[in-house]
Amino acid sequence: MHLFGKVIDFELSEFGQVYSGVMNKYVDVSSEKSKTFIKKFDLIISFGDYYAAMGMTPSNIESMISNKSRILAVLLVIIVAGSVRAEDAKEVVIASAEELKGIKAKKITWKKDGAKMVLVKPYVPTQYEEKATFDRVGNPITKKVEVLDASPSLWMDATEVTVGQFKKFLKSTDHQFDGELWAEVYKYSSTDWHPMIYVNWYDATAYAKWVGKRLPTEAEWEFAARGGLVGKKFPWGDDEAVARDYANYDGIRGRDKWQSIAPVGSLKPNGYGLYDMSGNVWEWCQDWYDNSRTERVLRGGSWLNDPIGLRVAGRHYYAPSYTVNGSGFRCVSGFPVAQG
Ligand SMILES: [Ca+2]
Repeated sequence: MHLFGKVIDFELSEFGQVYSGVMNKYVDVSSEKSKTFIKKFDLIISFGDYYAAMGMTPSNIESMISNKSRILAVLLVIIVAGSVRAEDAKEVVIASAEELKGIKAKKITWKKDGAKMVLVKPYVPTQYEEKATFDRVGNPITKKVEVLDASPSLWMDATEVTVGQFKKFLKSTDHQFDGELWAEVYKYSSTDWHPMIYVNWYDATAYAKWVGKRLPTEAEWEFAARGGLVGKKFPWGDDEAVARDYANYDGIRGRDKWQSIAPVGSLKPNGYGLYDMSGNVWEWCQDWYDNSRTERVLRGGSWLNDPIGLRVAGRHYYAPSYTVNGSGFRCVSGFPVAQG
């Protein structure tokens, strides 16, 4: 828990001895209890600079303390410039794919829709190998040979796109969405934190475009769903017995307490920090289902499926204009921006 920049109420008695005089002497920094307390709240305070940080004078503090029967102090904790820990705690907000270039963070917040996104695949620069060979007159030389193409990074929404996010999209654009559908949406996704449903492929694609991201390709979706595991059936591995720790699907048991749709991110994430890659709602991908080019792919299974439908390799399809209570989507981004 990071409380930089926030106002914290605490009892000075937590610190044991209360001293008279200036504020930095009220706190017995040498006591074990105070150290624990400070650590607990991740406070980075130089006690010498306490005053300045608080913007208080000794008389302020004296009157504040004497005015209360229980000794209570309000600390204004400020961000300590250049502090490594403060840097770690800072939320990285990204406004466009271009801003993903060279960033160190593995989790970001996408500015436009507030979506939390996680790094699924880092940027891989073109890789070369040194190869011993000869020049035209027979002298040995070392040549650089390209062995691996550069590949863009892949960032994915940690959760399915929510009702709240989709409403924001509709309010900000003139995208057409059948108002009659809302009665159906609210039947299953009753809050702003539930996944948006009854969205067709065009709705999902339009949202992605508006927000400055795109739908994942089927291959990207599956790579992400595997969460770094190799050759496993589900995003968490092969064990069907723990399926309800990670997936909201047909019925109720264990951690799955939702007869229909759960608010996004209610269960455990996979190895990349992605929630509901199996279950809750099917997720539209970019691709056509097959060469007939009449249906688009959906992945991951929904609240209506049994475990067979939850497999990471499982494929499903609908006509792109089809909407249903079990289908939603999430978006991806990356740098450099994928072409096509
Ligand atoms: Ca899902």
